[in-house]
Amino acid sequence: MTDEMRMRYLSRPAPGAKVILDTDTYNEIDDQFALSYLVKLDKFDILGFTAAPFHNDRSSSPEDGMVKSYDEIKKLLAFLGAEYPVFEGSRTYLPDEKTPVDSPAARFIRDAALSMPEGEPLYVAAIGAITNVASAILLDPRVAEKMTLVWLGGNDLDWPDNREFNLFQDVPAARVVLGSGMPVVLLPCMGVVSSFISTRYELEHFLLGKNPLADYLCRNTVEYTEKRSNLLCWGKQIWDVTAVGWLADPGFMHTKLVPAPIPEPDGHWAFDRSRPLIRVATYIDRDRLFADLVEKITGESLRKA
Ligand SMILES: [Ca+2]
Repeated sequence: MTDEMRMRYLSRPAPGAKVILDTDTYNEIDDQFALSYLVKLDKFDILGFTAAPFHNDRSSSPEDGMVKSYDEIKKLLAFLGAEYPVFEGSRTYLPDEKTPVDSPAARFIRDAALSMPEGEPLYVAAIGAITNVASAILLDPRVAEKMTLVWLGGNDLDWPDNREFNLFQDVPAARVVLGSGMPVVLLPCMGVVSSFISTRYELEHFLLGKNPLADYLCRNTVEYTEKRSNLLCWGKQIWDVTAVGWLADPGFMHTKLVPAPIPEPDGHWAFDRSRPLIRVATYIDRDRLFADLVEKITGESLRKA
């Protein structure tokens, strides 16, 4: 890929650009916001949604997490009154850095990327372990030159460790993706996206009673976080919204171009200045992105008159 084409792929997507969202939707409360935001933006040609594996206290295995995410995508699309193709993803993480996990999701991403016209990227926003995208690359390495990946994964390059949930579930997949030469917009969790926070009182004020989707997003977040915090003043990261936020308007954040960092199995980033450039977020404009999120979900502006 030429430098000029790489910069174009790492720039603002045109309205009507083709987008796929790869999501471990049930793992927490934030994918639900991100999916809803993408649909309600009504700005892109959404080709479909792919379910990603996850394993935490809301699933019994990566496979169970993927299946629960598939069901959660369907539930959200029903709330949204929207119909899109939805694909089951990987039931395991990558066994190594050479072997794809074949799945309907990996094939869908591969086929969508390879069918793009020359010079026009497919945008894949990925907000979970990156197994499905890595598998698409391993199924056909040409995928790396046909898409832009917007991935919420890993921590800030200066954070003391890189044991972030999405990245660390499948380090081989992260190494495949970041080593493939693919243009990537990376949203680091701790230190960057961790500032994208809301609170019980803000969510209830702006979302409750507005529509069934807004009620669900609010109640789901409050219930989830009340169980996990012993403080009345909790703030909750709505992490995954930031990946869709970059697609919506790259001006919602600051970014820098750096050689693709290397995720090491020991839980740290390694660096090699000869690697192709990727775009890494360094700051999120919380207020502007949150205002746009609420406006799209409720139809009500948060701008002062
Ligand atoms: Ca997620």
